[in-house]
Amino acid sequence: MDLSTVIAGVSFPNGLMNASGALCVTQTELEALGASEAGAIVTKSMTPEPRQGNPEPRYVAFEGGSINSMGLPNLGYPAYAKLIPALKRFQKPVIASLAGLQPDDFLAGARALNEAGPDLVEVNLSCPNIPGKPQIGYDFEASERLLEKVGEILTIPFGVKLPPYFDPIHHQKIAEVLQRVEIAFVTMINSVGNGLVVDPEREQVVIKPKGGFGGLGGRIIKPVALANVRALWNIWGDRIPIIGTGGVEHGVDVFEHFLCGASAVQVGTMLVEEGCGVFARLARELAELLERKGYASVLACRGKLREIP
Ligand code: IRO
Repeated sequence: MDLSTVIAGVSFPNGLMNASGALCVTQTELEALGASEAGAIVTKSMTPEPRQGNPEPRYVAFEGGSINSMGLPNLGYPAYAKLIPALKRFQKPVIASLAGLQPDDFLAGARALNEAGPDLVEVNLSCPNIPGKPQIGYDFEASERLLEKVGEILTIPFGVKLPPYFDPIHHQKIAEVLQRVEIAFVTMINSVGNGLVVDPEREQVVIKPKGGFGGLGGRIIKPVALANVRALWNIWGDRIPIIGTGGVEHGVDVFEHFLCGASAVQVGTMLVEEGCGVFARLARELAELLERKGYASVLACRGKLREIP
């Protein structure tokens, strides 16, 4: 079964990859993704300096998903800029996730990444877990200003990692911004920010940072993720590729993301829970499903979701 895809002119052996943040901080983790059946290697979102991140516990899986408040633990731009050229030996695209604590950070990161030469850059406008730093993607003007400046520096095609939106007017507004800055692709959604998971036995929150508030991922966010993918597909069609992220546990979840309009999917919670073997399993399950339904390739079902007349 042909599970290959193309994002912004870059060919992927298959459309399954890690979500930034999931098992992709260290050299060892990145190499394990390289050696796995993942169709790409996505780095952890990076900042100018190395960061330890927030205090633990900061990631907890629960029935239905996960909550995290990692707080951007990463090795810093210079370390990733050094690692990226060596990751090319795995013969699959390398996507660098670019973050920052202030706008100038993103520009410094863009310069460092031009030198390092990943295949694509994913600009993260949606980290929900830095105390005092709102998610940039919820401020449309700030997002546009930042992406314009990043675009003046980056010589590599770049996309954007968006937070979930919950109103059609917000989908319309972010789509207009992204068209104006000529974005090459969109990854959506980041975790559903500032959720709260409660342990009723201990009468306590389950993660330490921010009083227990953190980003939700996994099965419970799939309908939100699918809605966001579909909303942008309805606006753009196949003009700007979408990488669907949220709630991918089985091949059928990948299929649903593609039906809604995704050209690839990322896996977060399930990768953390299952390890890199998840990609081979998902590829097998997806191939079986597509075969049974008579599709010749995964891209053949992209956007084919039917509405009820
Ligand atoms: O806390 C994190 O490091 C984190 C980031 I940068 C993000 O974009 N999304 C998320 O759920 N966690």
